[in-house]
Amino acid sequence: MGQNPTKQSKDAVILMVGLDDAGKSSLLYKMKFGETVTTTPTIGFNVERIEMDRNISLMVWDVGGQQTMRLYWKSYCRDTDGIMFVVDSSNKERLEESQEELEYILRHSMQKKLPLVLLANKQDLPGALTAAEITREFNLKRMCCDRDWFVQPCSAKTGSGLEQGFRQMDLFVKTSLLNDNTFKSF
Ligand SMILES: Nc1nc2c(ncn2[C@@H]2O[C@H](COP(=O)(O)OP(=O)(O)OP(=O)(O)O)[C@@H](O)[C@H]2O)c(=O)[nH]1
Ligand SMILES: [Mg+2]
Repeated sequence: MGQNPTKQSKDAVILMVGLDDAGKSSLLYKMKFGETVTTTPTIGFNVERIEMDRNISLMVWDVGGQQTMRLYWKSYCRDTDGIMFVVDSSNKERLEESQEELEYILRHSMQKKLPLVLLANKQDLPGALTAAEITREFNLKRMCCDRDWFVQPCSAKTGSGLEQGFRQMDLFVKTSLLNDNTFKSF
């Protein structure tokens, strides 16, 4: 009603990665269905379309984070418009491992300088690191000096911060598509 039937929304492809147990699948399903879903470790990937507005949807590829699956992350980068990297902010023992994996995936998406939204998940748990602490621990200002980036605190359990994280990615994708002159209809 009131919409141009010939106008179709575009899909931007988003790669969502991060260590196993970071909460990727939980937050994707919370965002998509508004529900807390009991997850099992992802073998392979899940994919869900998140509609942002009538112009654009985010097609989110949630790839398993176990060691053996990380080898495949970079193969998903090829036709991707942005990266969402999920961190368990409450697990300080795995921060270094998480930082190394982020550095690795950003190096392998080097040609495209893909925008990054880091989701600092599990903020509902006591002692969770803040966005500022994760920015410092990951040395993000240096690591991401060549691209758009943003750190969003969130919780897949309560749902807080998820919408903001996806909105930020939506904004980055639209900006980069406009700059590429490939999509002028916003
Ligand atoms: N307290 C709390 N628990 C969470 C949150 N997000 C996820 N979890 C829990 O963390 C565990 C792992 O969640 P998953 O969503 O399966 O993690 P994943 O990143 O998809 O893991 P892989 O598929 O193995 O890569 C589950 O027990 C979730 O219930 C959160 O924000 N807060
Ligand atoms: Mg998963």
